[in-house]
Amino acid sequence: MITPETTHVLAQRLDEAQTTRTDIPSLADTHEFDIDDAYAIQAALLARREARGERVMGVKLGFTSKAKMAQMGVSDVIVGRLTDAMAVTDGAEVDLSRFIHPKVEPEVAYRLARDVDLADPATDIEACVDAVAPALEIIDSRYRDFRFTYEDVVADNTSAAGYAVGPWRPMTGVGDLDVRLVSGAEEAVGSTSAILDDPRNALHALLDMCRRRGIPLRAGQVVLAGAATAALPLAPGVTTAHVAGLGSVSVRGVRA
Ligand code: OOG
Ligand code: MG
Repeated sequence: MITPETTHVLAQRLDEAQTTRTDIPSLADTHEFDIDDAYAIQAALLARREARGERVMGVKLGFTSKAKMAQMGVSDVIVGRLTDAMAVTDGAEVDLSRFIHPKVEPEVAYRLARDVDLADPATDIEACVDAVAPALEIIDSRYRDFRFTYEDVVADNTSAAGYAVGPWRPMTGVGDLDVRLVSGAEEAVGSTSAILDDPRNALHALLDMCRRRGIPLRAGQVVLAGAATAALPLAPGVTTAHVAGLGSVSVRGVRA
């Protein structure tokens, strides 16, 4: 356990890394902290963003796919927060100089139609979702070379840095759809089944995590279910994720 003071010091370190676009070494190099501490640091980081006027728009899951777990060398689902400062409109420009070393992932997004009652053991989270869409997530670890421990990445709000959501369609099963991500000259292909065998399982994992971590889930919020392929570097120019049967979503990387 770290003290509340250390929690704030470490949150400030991560926050400054993001606002100044300067990577930092793993917090685990200098501090011993556990997963509860890591979520406390994430909460303190979010409080700093909210104090600057940012609003929470939703939540994201990480490490819901074996490809991601293998790429990052970790092995349990993690949850982070999305804010309005991270939102990118489908098809719009995104300034690459906002980031340290951005990567991009093809994902599935769900939309919550009502508040999720975390206290009720009978809560049916799938029944709280009214729409699904293809999505892109931009991750930008504040740690040098994306080298972090499981606790580090949770503290760093699970590398969350940006997201774009394609056209919403009414909630439907998306258990095994082909996924293609194109960013610059690189391409990654996979299936939505890479997301815990079926992205709907990500909703159940999310409910469990939010109960354990006291993270509220509110009507109107977006849920990113996690990457369907390994991440690619976010290249200048158009980056697109295609999800068969769901549609596509793109962003245009520029250097302002
Ligand atoms: C952590 C974020 C992982 C996902 O979809 O699995 C994630 C990272 O890889 O830096 O967002
Ligand atoms: Mg992701």
